[in-house]
Amino acid sequence: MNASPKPPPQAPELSPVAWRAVLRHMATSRALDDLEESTLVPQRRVLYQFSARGHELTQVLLGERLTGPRDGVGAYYRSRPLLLSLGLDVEEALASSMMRVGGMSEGRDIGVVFNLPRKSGACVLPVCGGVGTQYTPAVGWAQALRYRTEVLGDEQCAKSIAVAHGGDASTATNGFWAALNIVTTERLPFLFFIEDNGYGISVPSRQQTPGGNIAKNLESFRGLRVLDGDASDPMAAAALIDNAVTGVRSGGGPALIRMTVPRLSGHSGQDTQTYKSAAEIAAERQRDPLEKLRAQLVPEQLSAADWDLVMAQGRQAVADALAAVERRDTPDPKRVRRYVFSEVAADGSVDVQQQGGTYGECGMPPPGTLQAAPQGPRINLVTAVRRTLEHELAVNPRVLVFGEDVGRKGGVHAATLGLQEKFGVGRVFDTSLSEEGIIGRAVGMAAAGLMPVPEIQFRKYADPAAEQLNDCGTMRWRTVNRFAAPMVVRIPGGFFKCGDPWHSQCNEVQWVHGLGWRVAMPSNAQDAVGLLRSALRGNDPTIFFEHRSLLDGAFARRAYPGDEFVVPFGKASMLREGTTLTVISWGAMVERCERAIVDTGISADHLDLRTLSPWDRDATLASVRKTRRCLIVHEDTMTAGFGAEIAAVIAKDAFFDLDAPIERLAMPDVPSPHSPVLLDEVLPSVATISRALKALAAI
Ligand SMILES: Cc1ncc(C[n+]2csc(CCOP(=O)(O)OP(=O)(O)O)c2C)c(N)n1
Repeated sequence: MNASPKPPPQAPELSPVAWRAVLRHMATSRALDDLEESTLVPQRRVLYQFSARGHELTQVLLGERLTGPRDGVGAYYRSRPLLLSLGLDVEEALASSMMRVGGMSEGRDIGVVFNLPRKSGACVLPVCGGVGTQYTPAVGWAQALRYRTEVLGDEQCAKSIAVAHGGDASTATNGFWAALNIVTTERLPFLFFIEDNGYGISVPSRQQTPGGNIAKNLESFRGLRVLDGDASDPMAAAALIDNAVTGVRSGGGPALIRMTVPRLSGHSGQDTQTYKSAAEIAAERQRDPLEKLRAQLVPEQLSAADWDLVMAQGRQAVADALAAVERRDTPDPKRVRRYVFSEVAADGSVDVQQQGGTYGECGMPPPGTLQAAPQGPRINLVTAVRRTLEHELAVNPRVLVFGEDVGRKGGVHAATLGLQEKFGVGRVFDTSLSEEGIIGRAVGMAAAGLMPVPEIQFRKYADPAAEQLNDCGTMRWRTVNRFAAPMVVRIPGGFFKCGDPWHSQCNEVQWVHGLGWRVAMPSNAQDAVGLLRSALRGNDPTIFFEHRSLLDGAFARRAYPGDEFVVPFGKASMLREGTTLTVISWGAMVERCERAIVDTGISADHLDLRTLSPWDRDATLASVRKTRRCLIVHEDTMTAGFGAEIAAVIAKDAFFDLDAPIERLAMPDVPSPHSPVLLDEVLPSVATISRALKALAAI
């Protein structure tokens, strides 16, 4: 054990009453696994089963210690005993596995990926299927605890901690290392709770970390207390777990505890464990913590009759739950499309998620105004972004801005210049170089009631965060509006004088395909202000794409439209009206299309979509029905670019209105080239757009 930071207080002994509670949850968990494994899986009434057999003791002991008013938990598919000890209702648990109404996801997700939204008491963030995904959101929760304590004066948060629960193989993931890096550099109140059952499916621990013991390997990691124990000795395990939690809660800094446990079933219902020898399986059975606990508790702390009674009560609770779940309906297929995004009723009221975002705790932010009140000289797009961030930081203490170099430097694009000086390092701060860490942390912060505004330095560098972005987008749908993580991810990208495959990628269509994300791609400073403000006051995660060539481009400059100006998502801007054809563009292509229309003198409608999710189908179809010809121009590559979606919609819904094939102009399917000579060859230019316009008008 590495005990370099201050030692925590000694663990108090558990009372017989507390042991009875521990046993009750263990009994319930074991009975649930028995039922699923022996009956529900063979009958195919549960389609995906992850047994926690062998993991119950350590998890329940942890749960008993998570008593902070705002404790936050990142969990995984084998965390059911932990959740039971935190208050997961047995009937809800079973309804989830059996895909019935209610449950955690109403049949949308596999049963064991639970969540527990909480106003008070330990909150469990929505579990994901990806191994290691729980770590950085839990880190975000820990950082939110600090933020809420120091910036919002929330006393409850000062007494609370964050915990991430994972298996031994999960310590090999990006998420684990990103989290470890952040909690130790930031010294956050965070506990890694690693249950080492010796395997990741069939791959042994020694292939996940050298020597097979992550605790040993992290002994010399700076700023981390490390504890290592075994579930075979329940009393010692209880003391060690208490020690770990108490240490973090009392300000001792982050800690990692590894508990060895036996995995007494296959990895999942389908796994027959042929990779383990019979002797190994038999030896694992000998280590069953339930039996070990009986040996230590009975008869000194609990009579044999009492033990049997609690075990029988567990089985009865599960039997009662099964009977109740069987009376529940299967989910309504008509509801499956709901809650991809925040839902607004006809009267304007929002169907607010139970946990996450600011609407629940703070109510709806001011709606703003659609009327621009231009003031002062024209400013460039990057100044427009900075000014909007500055205003929203000033009016909403839950907004916080972070990313690589956004603090002292003010961002590599200067979008956050001066904001740290003005609002302090608590609200505008640099992060370590880990996009998984930046976005995962934002997810946890959003879940904890903040409005994070992370910056990804360049579009391509969002790739390491792909998993967190994906899971963030689907969170509301997966949890049937129990959880959501609204945030605004600012991402500069696209060409700037030259190109290259790293800093100049657009690939905005990927975000549109990323379910649950709203996507803005403004072409000028005024729209940037309005769209960014809409996003910052919105209730959904948003990708805000800042095109590099527009940040200081002359075309994009506009007067600042005012501190309340908003642009709604899904409303295109009609830049000019004409009769011969319709041009549809967004981002940096808007300027080129404008110039081409002027150069050719062709009478055209020009729609700047401004947002791609949602996108303005109505305006698009209305214009095409009028002009009967359409050219779509985008910088992203051609195949399956967003233009393909627009073309498909027009082809279907305005087919009989068309006088010519729908035309698309886009980058060919090559990465962005560096040399301006090569870039000119592939980017739609004023010349190529003009040619396309003339050809289309001539049909
Ligand atoms: C990112 C990712 N890769 C692979 C998988 C498939 N998978 C599911 S569980 C698992 C093993 C995880 O083992 P460990 O973290 O030790 O937890 P345990 O199942 O032993 O409790 C694997 C490879 C996954 N779910 N996510």
